Order: sequence, then C-alpha cells, then structure tokens
Amino acid sequence: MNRAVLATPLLLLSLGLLAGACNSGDGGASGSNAKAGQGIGMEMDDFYFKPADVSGEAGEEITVELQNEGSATHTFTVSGLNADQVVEPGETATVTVTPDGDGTFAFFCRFHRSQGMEGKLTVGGGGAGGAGDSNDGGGGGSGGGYYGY
Ligand SMILES: [Cu+2]
Repeated sequence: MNRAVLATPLLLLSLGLLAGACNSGDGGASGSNAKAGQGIGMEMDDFYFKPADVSGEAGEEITVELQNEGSATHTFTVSGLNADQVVEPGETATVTVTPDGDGTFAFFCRFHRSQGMEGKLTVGGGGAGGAGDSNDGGGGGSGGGYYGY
C-alpha cells in the first residue's frame, strides 16, 4: 500500500526530467524532431519563389516545405542560417532553419539569383518597422558586436 503512494511522485519526477532533457537539446543528432515549429509551404518555379516574403519567430524552428514546380533545378539558400537545399524539378524537400534572433534573412536560389529568384524571411516583430522592445535596445542589424553607448 505505502509503496504505491511513494512510487507515484517518483515516477512523475522522472517523467518531468525526461521532458526537460528533450526540450533543451534541439541541435542534436538527426533524430525525428518534434513538430513544434512553424511550417511554411513554398513553391519554387522558373524563376521565383512563392511566397517570396515569409516570416517566423526567433528561437523557433521554421520548417520550409519546398516544391519545385519549375523545369530547372533550384536551391533554397539562406545566408546566415546555413540553409542550402537543392531541389530537382518536380521534387520536394524540407528545410528547417532556426533563427536565433530577430532580423531579415535573404533567401535565394544560387543558380538564378541574378534572374530575381530571391526573397526574404523576416524574423520577429510584426510587419515592417517594428521597434522591438523585448531585446536589448534593438538597433542591431548586421555585424553588430558593440554595445551602444
Ligand atoms: Cu533557381
């Protein structure tokens, strides 16, 4: 009788520990990621992305499901987020990026950027402008490094 009473809190405790461990490591091996992030469906064509202007939240996984409907091979490449996915014509692929801060990331096709095949991923804030007040001061931008005054 008493044993059962004691065992229950222990069980709950260990479950809690397990859940905590899972949450903290998102850079782990190629395991199956929990689908907690945001999904974006994106069409690639000759020579544009649709939509070409997408957004997400900092610190969260953004899963981009690419579908190449063109007749050329295209890539979904994001400078700054280590994404560079080649997609053959008629194929689909999924890319996951996790921006760790607010900002605007340009994405493009490596082969056809000069033909205007590019877009942008806006992270954080709602819409253009958005003076964020949750982070330290804002104003950052690319490069960064120095604290203001
Ligand atoms: Cu292309």
